[in-house]
Amino acid sequence: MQSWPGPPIPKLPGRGFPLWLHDSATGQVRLTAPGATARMYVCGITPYDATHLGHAATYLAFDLVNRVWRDGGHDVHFVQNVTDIDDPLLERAARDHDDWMVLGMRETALFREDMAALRILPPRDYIGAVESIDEAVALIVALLDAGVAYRLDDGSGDVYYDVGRSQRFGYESGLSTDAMLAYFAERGGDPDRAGKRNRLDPHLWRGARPGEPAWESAVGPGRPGWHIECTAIALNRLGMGFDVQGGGSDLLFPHHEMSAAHAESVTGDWPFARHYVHAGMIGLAGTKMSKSRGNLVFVSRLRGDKVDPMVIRAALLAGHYREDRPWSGLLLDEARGRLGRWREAVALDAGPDAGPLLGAVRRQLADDLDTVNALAAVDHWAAEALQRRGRDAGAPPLVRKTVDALLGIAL
Ligand code: 5CA
Ligand code: ZN
Repeated sequence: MQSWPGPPIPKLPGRGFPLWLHDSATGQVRLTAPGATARMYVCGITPYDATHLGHAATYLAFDLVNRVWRDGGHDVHFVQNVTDIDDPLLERAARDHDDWMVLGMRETALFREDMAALRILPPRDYIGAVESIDEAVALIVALLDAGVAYRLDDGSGDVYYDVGRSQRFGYESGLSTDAMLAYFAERGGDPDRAGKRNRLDPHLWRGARPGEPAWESAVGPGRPGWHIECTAIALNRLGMGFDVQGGGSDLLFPHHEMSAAHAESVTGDWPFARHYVHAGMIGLAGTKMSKSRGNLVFVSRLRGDKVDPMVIRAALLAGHYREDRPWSGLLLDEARGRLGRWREAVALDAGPDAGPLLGAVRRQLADDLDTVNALAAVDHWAAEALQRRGRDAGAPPLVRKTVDALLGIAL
């Protein structure tokens, strides 16, 4: 799939710090230790509706990971998928008498525009589920051959993954079986499907059903399950042991647990990813912002209302990425005021030495993306500059570059 155009990243003096990130599998903030090329997979959208502020907040968090690694001297191989075939897409298309493929293409195009407007660095590989069906099928065949997957014998053509044959099932989320079952039922699983070996077994392949799109394959006609798609796309581009598997906290279980288990069963290697990183949920009116609940604020809607995308970006970065947090229009007002002060300060002829600020922003972001304190450090510099403290003519341009390269905010 076509990605989106990325903004240039200004070069900063010196080098950033190694990045520490919270890892859901261990519950600890741990050092990331990428090689020359850092490898990151971030789960993409299911394009049946426009990008809302919850999606944007999650993609912004991983954009900071990308920027901090680059500032630390790494190249970054960033991969993202588009779930352009799945039940919610088919259901929405049926409801609206739309074509599922046209709906997916339209919403993906809008997503690209939103990402470019928010200055989110594009993935090197932006891959649709439909275009990677062959990759998923190859993994399903390997899982069947290894005896870790099985076909239901009810004539449906459905193939399931046997969680009981997985070596370390549950290590990533660390949840109890009851909690797993609850999330599984809530997030696309079918615990009560007759004929499964284990209630938590997720489907790998859904045999063709009348009225549903299906593809011919070595495992029969049908379409792949959600988890195996992400496994295939990540594994074939990044290999095992890549640095960060990312998404919102609603993907912790079953999606990321299953994707990792599939990959580990196919390769016999471990782990799928070295860090499993999850962003908190953005809420509105007391509940998680979600397409199924319909309590949404769309990025494109705000853009249509002429809200500066940099204000949206600053508003979302004003909270810590791991916190579940509510959205409100007040956040936009505060961000507007903040960016106004920053813009005024960097337009001055001189200001206080910006070297310490660059160090502070680097240090805060390297500490599990502490944007709250990183933004406060810029506030402090701007306040001093606006009081005409400091005579360093190089400071305003350096602050502009710092805020651009590390926070992705163009002033
Ligand atoms: N296509 C799958 C991933 S393979 C999917 O979850 N798509 S999605 O469109 O539902 O969500 C896209 C990304 O936004 C996921 O990482 C999801 O965890 C995140 N997300 C969804 N809702 C919110 C929210 N309210 N707050 C923060 N992140 C969210
Ligand atoms: Zn995914």
